[in-house]
Amino acid sequence: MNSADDRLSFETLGRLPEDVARPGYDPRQVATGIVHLGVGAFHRAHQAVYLDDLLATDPQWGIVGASLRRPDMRDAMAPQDGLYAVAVRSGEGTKLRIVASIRDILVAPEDPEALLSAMCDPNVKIVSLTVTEKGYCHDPATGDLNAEHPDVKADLANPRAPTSAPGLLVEALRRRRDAGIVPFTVMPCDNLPANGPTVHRIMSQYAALIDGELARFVERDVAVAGTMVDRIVPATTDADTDEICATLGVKDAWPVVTEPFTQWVIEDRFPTGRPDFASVGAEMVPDVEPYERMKLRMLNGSHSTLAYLGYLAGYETVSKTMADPAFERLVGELMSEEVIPTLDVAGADLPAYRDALIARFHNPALKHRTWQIAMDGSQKLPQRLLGTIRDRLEAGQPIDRLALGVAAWMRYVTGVDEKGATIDVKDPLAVRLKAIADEAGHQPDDVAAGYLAVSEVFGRDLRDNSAFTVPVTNALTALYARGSAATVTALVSK
Ligand code: CS2
Repeated sequence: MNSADDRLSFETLGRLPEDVARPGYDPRQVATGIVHLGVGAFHRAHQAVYLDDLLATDPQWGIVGASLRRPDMRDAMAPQDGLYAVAVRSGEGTKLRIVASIRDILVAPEDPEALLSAMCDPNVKIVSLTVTEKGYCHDPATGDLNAEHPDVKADLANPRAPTSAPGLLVEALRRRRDAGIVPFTVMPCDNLPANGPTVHRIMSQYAALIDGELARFVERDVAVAGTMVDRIVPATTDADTDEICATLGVKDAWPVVTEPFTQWVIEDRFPTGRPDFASVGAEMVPDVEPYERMKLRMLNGSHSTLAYLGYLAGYETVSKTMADPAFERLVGELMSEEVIPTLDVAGADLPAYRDALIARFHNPALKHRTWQIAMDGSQKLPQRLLGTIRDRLEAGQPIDRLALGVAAWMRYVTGVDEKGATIDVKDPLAVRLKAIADEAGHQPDDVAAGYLAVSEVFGRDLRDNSAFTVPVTNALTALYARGSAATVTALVSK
């Protein structure tokens, strides 16, 4: 019998309830082929699950994960042999599986050398990343490295002991080059536009600030495989953990909760070898960009719009926001009328994709907080909403719903909600964004003008284009005057 104090581990694995799926391989026999930077919930519910399937037939692709900041994930996983539960939830119930593909977790700030030496292991063929948009230390409007970023400045002052993602990648690649070890392939798995070329450029630009030869090496000899990743993974709550532990009969300190849907499209660019990703359901393509664009504009653009408007209207989760017919209609129309016409993805049925997204957003078993998705909007807006807006403006098309999404972000980052309460805005620019609203005295026209001048988000073109600034300012004025719910209702009943 298990007791609730027993920990999930190799030893207790055999005692779990029968309907909990277990690894189809012996995790002790797995070799490391991948180092992954940023072992958060998303990685654990997405790439690590594909690799867990793959290890059953090819045990050389185990993952060593790294946390670039905090030790909490390592502290949770080390006492349980790196095992954790993935709970797949839908209206039909929950399915549990135990994942064992992450064989070790390193904590970069505790021992940067250990991470760099793992990245230099000749058996490691891939370094993948989920470090969130802001982890790439770039300017979101242009996609270029932000050489003024404090982490970049610190790494440039001490390039042999880096802490940022670009710094770690370039230093590990330099060491491999100097030791005559072929470079690993870099595989970004974050929601950046054209994440392959963007991350390649950021790395080359960083290297160029160290030396020209290194930059040329990164540019010419290092492969970056872009990916489109998709699975909704809300932050795990204490209630989730309690429920999952009760079903397992043992303690898992940090399980993950996700939806049934999962998709991974990978650019086939791995000159020094890769696992057979396709054998476990990933799609290998020559160019991932059309898929990324589709996903960023349709899914993430809708998500951010729902997050800001939903939060302002007092809805805690995406599914609660979607349960309001006006919001559901808005997001359907946003995709049909304003996003789909900007997309051209060979073989994709975009209306079917839209309908599937609407169903996924409704999933009542996922408590995906609007506040969570609202985070880091300054880093997300360009690829989620502004790219679509630029394409439509160029074609002379209206942008009413997209403009409302942008205005809702503005209203949100003022830091004060519709009832006058403080919003806990999480964003690298949060302090500056709040100051802009305060200085503008929360007058909609001035607030909009202040935000439109934030060039890291809007570039310089949009600020000067009245086809953009007028609808955004009008939408912000409406949000201030009537609130989110009434503004959404008015827009969809036009
Ligand atoms: C979300 C994404 O938090 C967010 O910003 O929009 O994490 C989203 O859930 C994933 O991209 C889905 O694949």
